[in-house]
Amino acid sequence: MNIIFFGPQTSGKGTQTERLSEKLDIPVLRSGDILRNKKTTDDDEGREIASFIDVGKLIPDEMMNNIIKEELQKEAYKNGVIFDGYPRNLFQAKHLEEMINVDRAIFLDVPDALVLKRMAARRICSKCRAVYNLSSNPPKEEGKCNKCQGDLTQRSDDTEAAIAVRLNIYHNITEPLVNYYKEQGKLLHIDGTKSIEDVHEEILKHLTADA
Ligand code: G5P
Ligand code: MG
Repeated sequence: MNIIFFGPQTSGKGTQTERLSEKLDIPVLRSGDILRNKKTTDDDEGREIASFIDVGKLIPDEMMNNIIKEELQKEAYKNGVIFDGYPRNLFQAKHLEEMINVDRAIFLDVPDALVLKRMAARRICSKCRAVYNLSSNPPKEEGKCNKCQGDLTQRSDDTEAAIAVRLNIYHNITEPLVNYYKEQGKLLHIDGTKSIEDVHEEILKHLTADA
């Protein structure tokens, strides 16, 4: 099964894809993490990626599409994949369809006011990239990852300036995917404002009904 997750920043794509992946035993392809890994390399590509991500802008489509095409060659994805963060616009959605069949597109719907609140409370493990929330999903030990004891940090693009750019891009460029997948009968519109567990259960309920 091939599943796409999309929605505004902090809508829970990272959190929910991780849970669903464990449940269904399907790997997650996380465009943001691939880019952040490349960004840490001190070469032209790494610097170019940083120049987009850190100010909240999207990576150019052609570059992104090539990265995904290469990633999808991996054996790990041959029986199915859960996408977190790709596609992010109609051009990328069409490019993806040339490579695989999308079974479901899960739209995590969260209002802008909640996005801003969640962003301020989000912490990421600097080693394994596990996601926490200081109020709704805090780590057991302050500042440390439950899984690997890595230090928890804030993302470089979780700044007020970058989030304004990111939300604007989301509404103008990514949101049209809602109608695109609705017209194809593939859209699952999920209320992303509930608790992490409730959202997970809601997604599972729909996917089980599909099967
Ligand atoms: P990313 O890395 O894809 P965004 O901006 O799309 O980044 P983000 O911020 O990673 O999305 P998320 O993954 O949707 O958000 O949210 P999350 O991290 O799981 O959860 C956020 C917080 O809310 C956490 O604190 C969590 O605990 C809490 N939470 C999560 N789920 C729930 C829930 O169900 N209930 C409750 N109550 N709380 C919850 O992209 C970064 C950059 O990479 C580039 C761009 O520059 C982009 O800005 N990029 C691309 N560029 C071009 N094309 C693409 N396809 C690109 N993909 C990435
Ligand atoms: Mg994420």
